[in-house]
Amino acid sequence: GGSDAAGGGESKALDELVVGFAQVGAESGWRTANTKDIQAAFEDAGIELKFSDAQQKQENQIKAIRSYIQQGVDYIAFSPVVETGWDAVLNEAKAAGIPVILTDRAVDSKDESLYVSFLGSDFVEEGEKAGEWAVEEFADADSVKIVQLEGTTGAAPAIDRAEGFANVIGEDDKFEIVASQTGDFTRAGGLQVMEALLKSNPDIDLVYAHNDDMGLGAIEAIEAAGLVPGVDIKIITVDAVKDGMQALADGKINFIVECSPLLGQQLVDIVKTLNDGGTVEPRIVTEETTFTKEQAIEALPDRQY
Ligand code: GYE
Repeated sequence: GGSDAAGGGESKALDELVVGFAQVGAESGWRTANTKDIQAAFEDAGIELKFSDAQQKQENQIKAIRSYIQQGVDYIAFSPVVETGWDAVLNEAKAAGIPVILTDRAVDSKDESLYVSFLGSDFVEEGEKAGEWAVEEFADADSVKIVQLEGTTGAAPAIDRAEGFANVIGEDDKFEIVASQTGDFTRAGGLQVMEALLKSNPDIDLVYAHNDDMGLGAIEAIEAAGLVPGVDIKIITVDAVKDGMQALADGKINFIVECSPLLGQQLVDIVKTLNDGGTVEPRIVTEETTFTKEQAIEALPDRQY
């Protein structure tokens, strides 16, 4: 039965291990890179990975997790679409003795026994880095009108990136978020929201997009409105995927906070450690940097994603 996985059992040969991974979707360049990296890492390790794509819907993800429990996989890893509503299914995994690893996004459950570890970025810190750039960039301005393009409503990176940014710009009331709407982390979403917002807000100084893709959508809308992105309207994004970095190098985005999607190797290491009967840290934070235009030009040739 599943009792091996609950600890105390003998470690399995790697080619006997089965891991079920419930992915968010394929909403962004970040997500595509994350999926590729995780699949490649498990393939290299010789560990079977069952993979499912929830198309950004929590109900699909819950179904996928239930099916992994039913199949009796050894470990379940997933990147929760939203923060809330996981206790029931995570309790089912616990009852089945299947350890759960959160990758990339957090859940807001108070019961930390429901997962072994959360591997991913510090999204609040990412938001703060975005805010710090804005404070410096607009040091001499009297008023700064900001549009915020939020990620998926209820998702950890959307909640935390908004919070971190607000923490920093909130210290000076010349900063005003005139509109804040979700673009669901997609390019189409960023385009649509920005198109509408440009009509009702003619004098936007800064767009803060919670990911590159929405920023790239906003660029299209800004250009269509006859304005110059990066000049007439400054743009900050998060992720630093290739398309974002190219736009930064081209001067259309002004600043990018990095969020690394390369979590595959660390996830494999966690699985191996647990399989060997070891313990892992409950929180593993990804190391990240930020990019200006000059830094993007320099980093682009070696960029992996
Ligand atoms: O920033 C965004 C993606 O959860 C960190 O999800 C991830 C975010 C990433 O769609 O591009």
